[in-house]
Formats: sequence, structure tokens, C-alpha cells
Amino acid sequence: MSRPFYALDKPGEKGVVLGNDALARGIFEAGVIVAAGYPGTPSTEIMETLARIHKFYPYFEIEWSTNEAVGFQVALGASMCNARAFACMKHVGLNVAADTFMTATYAGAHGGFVVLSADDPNCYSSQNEQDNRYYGLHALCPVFEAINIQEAKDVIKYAFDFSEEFQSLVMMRTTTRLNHARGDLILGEINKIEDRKYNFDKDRERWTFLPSNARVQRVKQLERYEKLRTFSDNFPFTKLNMKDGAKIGLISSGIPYSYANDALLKLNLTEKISTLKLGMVFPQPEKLMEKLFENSERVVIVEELEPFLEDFAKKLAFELDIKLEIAGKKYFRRNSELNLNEVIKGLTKFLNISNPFVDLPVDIRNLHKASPRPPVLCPGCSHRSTFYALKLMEQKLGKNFVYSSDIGCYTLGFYKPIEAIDACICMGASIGMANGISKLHDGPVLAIIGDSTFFHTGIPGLIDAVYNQNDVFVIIMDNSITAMTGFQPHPGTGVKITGQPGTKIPLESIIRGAGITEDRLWIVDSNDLEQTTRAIEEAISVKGPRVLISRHPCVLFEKSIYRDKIIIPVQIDPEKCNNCMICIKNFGCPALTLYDGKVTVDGQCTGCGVCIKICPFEAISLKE
Ligand SMILES: Cc1ncc(C[n+]2csc(CCOP(=O)(O)OP(=O)(O)O)c2C)c(N)n1
Repeated sequence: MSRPFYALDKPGEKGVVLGNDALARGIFEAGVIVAAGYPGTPSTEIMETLARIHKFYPYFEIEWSTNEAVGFQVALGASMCNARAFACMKHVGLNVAADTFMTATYAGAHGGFVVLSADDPNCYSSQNEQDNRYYGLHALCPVFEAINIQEAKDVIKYAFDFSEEFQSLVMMRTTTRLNHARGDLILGEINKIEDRKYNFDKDRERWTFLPSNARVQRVKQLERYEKLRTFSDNFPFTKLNMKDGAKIGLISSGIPYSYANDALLKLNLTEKISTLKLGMVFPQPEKLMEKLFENSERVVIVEELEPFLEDFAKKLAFELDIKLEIAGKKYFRRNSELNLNEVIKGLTKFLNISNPFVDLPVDIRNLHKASPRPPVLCPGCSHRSTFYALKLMEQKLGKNFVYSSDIGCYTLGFYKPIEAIDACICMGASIGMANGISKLHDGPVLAIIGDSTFFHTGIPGLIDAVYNQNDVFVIIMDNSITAMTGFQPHPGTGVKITGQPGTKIPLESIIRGAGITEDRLWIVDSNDLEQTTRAIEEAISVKGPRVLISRHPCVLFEKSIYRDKIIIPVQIDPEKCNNCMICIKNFGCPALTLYDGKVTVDGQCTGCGVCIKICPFEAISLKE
């Protein structure tokens, strides 16, 4: 197996990598001993790259945990043993881990402990664009950011040293633009921490949050916070660049700083504006800010999402009684991402100068737009067959079902032609919401959840349904992988992140353990339409909590591992096809298209054969 660039022991070597590869490299260089997390775009590749590095350096431990709370707890346990520990998640994952996080920050870190929160401005692949810098403020946990690929590696590596020096947890906050950008990276030294003992630190008062201990730890947390506040001015990746005679200041961090820097270059303003670039965005460097304020009449804050730095800057200027104008969100949007174009527009408005680039296509995204495509389930996706069977049953019974959904590929059942999904808020919420709806709604209430999501946070909802005898029909769309985030294994697959075998936990064993009896449990092959429809019909006629596992492996995942598998696609007999369009309008497989007024099969067909069963004219068959 050839060694990827990011796994080389060649300090000084230069290459081009993904932001997430750079972050993984930094974590590895820092000497991580335990890494844990749960997949979530845009963070997933960090763990996957670490797992690839692990193949060459198996001395550290790495796992996909059941969910982010568990991942965080695994890392916390390792930190308690004096190990360098890393927890990885997307921004909403920190909501799942928040209960542990909020209290763990009182106790602080023993071995260096870094939690990475990958935020997603513009909701590219998320249900919200929450700004997790506020978690830092909320938990008094220092938050670091990086402006480019090289810094991503350097900052996160440094975060482990920092964490140990201050005995503090550190949050590394990234955004999609950093995680998924590519850029130059110079490799650093691999830190080999050889002389440490990794035994549990039996400091019982520190780790046991009985109220009597919690009060003491809270005071310690506040003392630590004061040290962090003071240190922020000396943070090695924070830089105040004062310009002689400049009366304008600019504060920024992360990717927005890179845009601001480019904008100043393009506008020829680099010598006229003093800049404060923050590497540590919480706590903020008060002395550096004070210096900038004292020398400026106006300061602009360039930041994405919430006015996090802006609010702090205004408060600080007020407390210091320095009179100056501080502006931010007045010139820069609060939702979505910024880009160079937007930053130039905002800056020129703030400076009240004309924008020389206004007619130029500065926003390169406009030049490279892909043709618009609606998000759809893949050709051959087994979720489609389950939805189709459900829709058939609605027709047959003359009833509309309520579909309380979870997050996964199946959420695409919201779109035409399926149009099933009625509600989806966050991972693990489908069964809980269905429990509530079932108490009031007159008609069948379904909870739609995937296998990975069921393990993640679905189980308590099912236990609630059984315990409270709620009239909820849970459908687990089991494609035997975490498909939406790119085929990560989970407890139901029985394979670990390293590719080594783990212990497989069948969904049905948990469901039975939660109190679902055999007469309330159906297990079908999703692509067997007859079997699936029959099971749905039986289950709908029963009251109380019941579960259908609709199981068929993800077709894309299968294709990726069985590359040589011969696919026999379907064909349409033009003599038999009368263009009723059921296969296109109701079933909606993207491999079936209308060409020259006739239904045709394109090269995407996976040969799942489900469309053969739905054609009332028997016009579809497998190719010979
Ligand atoms: C708290 C949280 N963590 C992670 C994610 C990212 N994410 C979205 S869906 C999903 C899991 C999907 O897997 P599964 O339930 O098996 O459904 P599939 O996509 O395979 O159909 C993940 C990890 C998220 N949205 N929220």
C-alpha cells in the first residue's frame, strides 16, 4: 500500500491537500493517542484520513463512535488518562455532545483535549447554520480558527500543547470552506510522546460532578478563564498589523480574514488599514483590540454568521470608554457564507468608496455553476421501493399517513415524485416527534429513520413509544451503512473505522430488547415490493408501537466495493409500453427518462429490477 503524502515522516515536504487532510495531519503530528467522532459533513474526512494514517502508525486508537456525545466522552476518558485526545463532529454534533461538553469544561483537560466543530455556513449539507463560537462563550472554552490549509494543520497541532499548558479543553472551529478547500501544506515533525504513562488520573473531586465538587470546579474554571483571557493577546496565530497613520481598523478571523486580506490587496488598501487577525476567537485579545481602537476612528469586523466578534468589540470599547465607530453586520450578511465579492462590496460601502469590481465576475462560483439538478434518491436506491410501497398503501386504504422523518438519504423522500416526508428537524427526532403527533393526530403516524441514525439517537424514542404505548409505526430504512455522509460503518455493520472487524449489533436485537414483541416486528427486503407492501398493510392495521425493518444494502456502497460485479440493466419493450408514465411519475427512478416521447433506460440503471414489478403492462424486463 503506498503511503499517502499526509502520512509521510518527512518534515518540510510540500504537497497539496484537502483542509480536512491538513487537520488530520496536525492532530497526528501533535501525538494524538485517542481519536473518536461521528460522521457529519464537512468534518467526516478528518477521521477517515486519520484512519488511513493509522494504518502506518497503529500506536494510536481511533473509532467511529455511536454518536457525538459518545465520541466526546471517549476522548474525555482518554484525556483523563493523560492522553492527547481528539473528538470530531460537525456543528450540530456538538448539540448532541453539549451535555458532557458544558460540564467537562469545568474540569478541563488532563491530556491535551481538542474538540473540532465543523460549522456549515449556507447549510450546504446541514439543517441549520448555527455559529458554534457561542459554545465557546457558553462553556468558557477557548475557540481557535485558521485562515488557510497550512494554518489549519499548525493551529490544531498547537491546540494540544495549549490544552495541556492551560489544562483547558480547546474547540477548533472550522467551516466548510476550510474543510473542503485544497491548498499547500508543508509537513511538520511528528511529535512522539514516548515517556508518558496513560493511567487514569484518580483525581476524584475533579471528575465527579456532585454539587459540592461542581461548585469548586466552577471557581477553577473561572480562574482558568482569566488566564486564557490574558493569554489571548499573546496567542501565536493572532496578529495585529498596525499601519502608520491609519485611522481605519479591520478585525477578522478564519476564512473571512482571507477574503478580507484579498479584498484589501485588490482595493490597494493594505497600507491604509490596520488589521487584527484572530487565531483565538474566544476569549478575544483585549489589549490588542484596545490598541487598535485607540488608533482608529472606525473599525470594521468581517465575520460570517452572527455578530460574535462585533458584539464583543462594541462591549469592550464601551467598557474602555473609547469613542469610535464599530460596524460589522451593517455591511456584511448574517446568513450564509461570505465570499471575496461580498467582502469587497461590504468594505467599499463601509469606506464609502466606489467598488471598482462591481461589473467584474469576481464571484467565480458564477463561472463554474453546475447545471441545476433536483436532489434525488440514487437509481436503484432501496429507500425508493419502501416509499413506493407506502404510497401504494396510502392509495389502497384511502388514507394519508404522517411521515415524521429523520436525517439521512431517505429525507430526499420529501421531493417529487415521492413527496412523503412531512417533518424532519434533527438526527434522532423522528420517533420522538411521532410519539407526540400520535397523541393528537387521527390517522397512521409513521417515523422514518435510517440504521445509522437509529443507533445514533433513535433508540430512546423507540423505548419511549413502547413505555408509553404510543400508537407509532417506526420504519427503519436499513441500507446497512451510513450512506448520506459517504459510507461510514456503524454498530450494525460490525466493521470498525480501521476496516478491522468489530462486533455486529443487529438492529432487531435492540428493537426486541426495547420491548417490541415478535407480532409487532416485521423484517423485509425493501426491494421485494410484494413482501414490503404486505408487511406495511399488516403493520398499519395494528395499534401501538410497532417496527418494520426495511432492509437492502445501499446500491452505491455495493457498487463501490464490488467494482467488478456485472450489472444487468433493465430494458423497455416499446410494443408493450403505453407511456402510462407510472415508472417515471410515481416511482421516479432517475435511470428511467423520457426520450423522444418514449420511456427509455439510461446508463445509470443498477439492475435492481424493482421497476419491473411496478409496470402494469409488463413492459420492463432485465436485459438478456
Ligand atoms: C447530530 C448530527 N450528526 C451528524 C449529522 C450528519 N448526518 C446526516 S444524516 C446522517 C446519517 C445517515 O445515515 P442513516 O441513518 O443510516 O441513513 P442513510 O443516509 O444511510 O439512508 C449523518 C451522519 C447530522 N445531520 N447531525
